[in-house]
Amino acid sequence: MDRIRVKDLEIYSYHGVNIQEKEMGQRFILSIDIFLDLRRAGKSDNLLDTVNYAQLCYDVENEFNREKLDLIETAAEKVAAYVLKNYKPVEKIIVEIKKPWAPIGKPLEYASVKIERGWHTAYIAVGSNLGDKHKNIRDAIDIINASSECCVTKISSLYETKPVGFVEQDDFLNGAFEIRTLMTPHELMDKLLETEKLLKRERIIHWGPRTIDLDIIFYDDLIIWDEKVILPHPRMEERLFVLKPMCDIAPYLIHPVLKKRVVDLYEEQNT
Ligand code: PH2
Ligand code: MG
Ligand code: MG
Repeated sequence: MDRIRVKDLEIYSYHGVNIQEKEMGQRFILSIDIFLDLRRAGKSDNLLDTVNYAQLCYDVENEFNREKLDLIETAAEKVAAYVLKNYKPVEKIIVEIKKPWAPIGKPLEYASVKIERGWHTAYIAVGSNLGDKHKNIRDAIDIINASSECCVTKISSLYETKPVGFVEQDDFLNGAFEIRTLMTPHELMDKLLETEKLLKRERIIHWGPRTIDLDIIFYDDLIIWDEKVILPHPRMEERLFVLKPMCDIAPYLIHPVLKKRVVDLYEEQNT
């Protein structure tokens, strides 16, 4: 992908674990790569179609100097998040921070960190069969959208569905939505669990009644499994109450394990 690079921007600042570093300060050398489509600007010759790298340097310096931190890891994380949140067209960023005067009692060229961060696309299935179902789903979407690291970009229609599994319970209302997020899959999972808690979900009967259930269906085209997160969601392809709303917002998305489009998985279940 296209990128703009600012190499070796020098900033005098006050980050460091040692008290002297916070008092005296030292030189930091920042390199920033932002990934964005430069084609439009390349055709139009208009600064408004791209990111002004002069502005970027001033903004990065401001953000970098906003507070005194212990770690260059934290400084890099904050610069990356700042740029991704405030510069709309930027999809991904690489931030490198060098400390050429790192006071470690030995000569060195520099100590540094380098991180890569970006926006990801995730799909979340939502279901409710207790209380005011429409309101529960709306509240869940609002809570997630209110996070500075998540932005809800598409919402499906909501569907009344018969309970699958444990059937002695009220009908469900089901839907799905798309988000852009800076969170990792594990952070996103924590956010969903926290949101379920806020909406007073209590885990009593497995697959039983719930005010709100939030499941990650896809996260980019990631395939992972561990104790906490399995992606894509392992039962999504059997569940019409997931496939139907997913068809509203991402019919041609390809399941990275089954290598089939969402709409084809839906057809298979619906016949
Ligand atoms: N969720 C379940 C089990 N069964 N049935 C419907 N119709 N909708 C659901 O969201 C649902 C279910 C476990 O998460
Ligand atoms: Mg579920
Ligand atoms: Mg769940």
